[in-house]
Amino acid sequence: MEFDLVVKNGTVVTAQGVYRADVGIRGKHIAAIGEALHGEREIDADGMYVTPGAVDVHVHLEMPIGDFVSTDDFYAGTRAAAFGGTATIIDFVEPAPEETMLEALAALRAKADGKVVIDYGLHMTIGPTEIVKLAQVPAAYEAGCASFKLYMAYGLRLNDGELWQALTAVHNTGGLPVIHAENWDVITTLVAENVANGRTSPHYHPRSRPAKLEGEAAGRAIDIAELVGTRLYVFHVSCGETAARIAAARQRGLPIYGETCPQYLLLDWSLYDRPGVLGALPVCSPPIRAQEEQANLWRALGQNHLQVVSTDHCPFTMAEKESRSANYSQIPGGVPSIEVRFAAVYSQGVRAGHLSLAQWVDVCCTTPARLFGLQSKGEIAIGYDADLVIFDPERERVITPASLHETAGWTLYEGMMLRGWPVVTISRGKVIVENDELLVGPGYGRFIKRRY
Ligand code: DUC
Ligand code: ZN
Ligand code: ZN
Repeated sequence: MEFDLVVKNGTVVTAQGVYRADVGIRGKHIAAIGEALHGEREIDADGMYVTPGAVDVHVHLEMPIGDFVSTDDFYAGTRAAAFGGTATIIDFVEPAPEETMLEALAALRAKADGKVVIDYGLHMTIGPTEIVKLAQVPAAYEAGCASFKLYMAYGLRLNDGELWQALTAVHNTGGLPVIHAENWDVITTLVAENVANGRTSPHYHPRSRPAKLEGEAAGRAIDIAELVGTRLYVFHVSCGETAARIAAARQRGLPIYGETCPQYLLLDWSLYDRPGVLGALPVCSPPIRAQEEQANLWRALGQNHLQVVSTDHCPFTMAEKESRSANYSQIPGGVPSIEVRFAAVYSQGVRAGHLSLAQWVDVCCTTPARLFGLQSKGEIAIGYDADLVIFDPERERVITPASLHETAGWTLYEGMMLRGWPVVTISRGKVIVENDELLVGPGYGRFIKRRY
């Protein structure tokens, strides 16, 4: 037989276009795209879309934050991702002050390598204790961490001078800086004022972190990046204010990019007014915004002002959220969507007319792979890794915690009906999800050394 596996009769969706074809796989790679291909195994995808395996460039699995560790470990999180059609994720290395970047990378890989069921990469974090380690940036890059995470908020935040230093070091190495942009000084002042005046319910969480403070910080980071002459990728854009800063920079020809996430596209801040722990669950930063921001973000994606939809998947259990819910500023921040992202962007984005099919694949698969140096991922083309999704555009799914493989036990999308769902996920030529079953064990996934 010419091919090991052929996905037959499907409608191939790529970032460039949509056409009917068979996809022939030999070993781990896509070997042919054409008509009447035959292989040892053939899967009939008539009536289905065939897309690249989706790529989620922003997840936090078993990540320690304060007293807690995010709920999905590298097994559960990648398993949920695989069921949702995601074939590659990128997580984070956060070196401890006494660790080198390479030691921290080795420690993270020791935790993840034996657990992942899909391929994964890692961003290297440059916090304030890494400023003295900037000479290690080239070694981290060579080890496969081609992107570097910088914070303007939390304990890991850099001041503007440190930001300059970090951006310069990453740029000189050829890496991509990625940034959490929020104006921390004003936010902490607003939080302190609220708490001092008894305004401690989650209702005040988004009101302590206004969209303008995200836009201001992103604009400042973009301006510093422009002076350094570097590319910059802005994480979790939650509002039109930030998207406009990115669009204006791109208009000036600058290599600035931005992502948004399902929680900002599909949800609104009325969730913070739900009673009891329900109001605490959506606490994440940047916060979920007023409803009108959803249209701003869909428009920004449609116009290529934003280029990617990732998840920032970082859930905590209901008990953990509840334990700190007396004061919204103490609630561990983060929400899940690693499993629903690809289907949600199709259902609420393509079906609702915000994005074309090609744009859906572009923002969920192709552009994230290209921007993050995943050179063999995100495309259906000869020689690329045979990471494919067979996606049933008519399969309806009402989202409930029990319908998902995420382990938080809750989802903000509960009750939402999505039309369109992945039915088969293929990773490097192997069918890893079929008939609602995971067909590979922990450790099937590989660490990917990324580079540009
Ligand atoms: N924001 C969150 O809410 N959680 C994880 C990290 C982040 O930036
Ligand atoms: Zn962040
Ligand atoms: Zn994050």
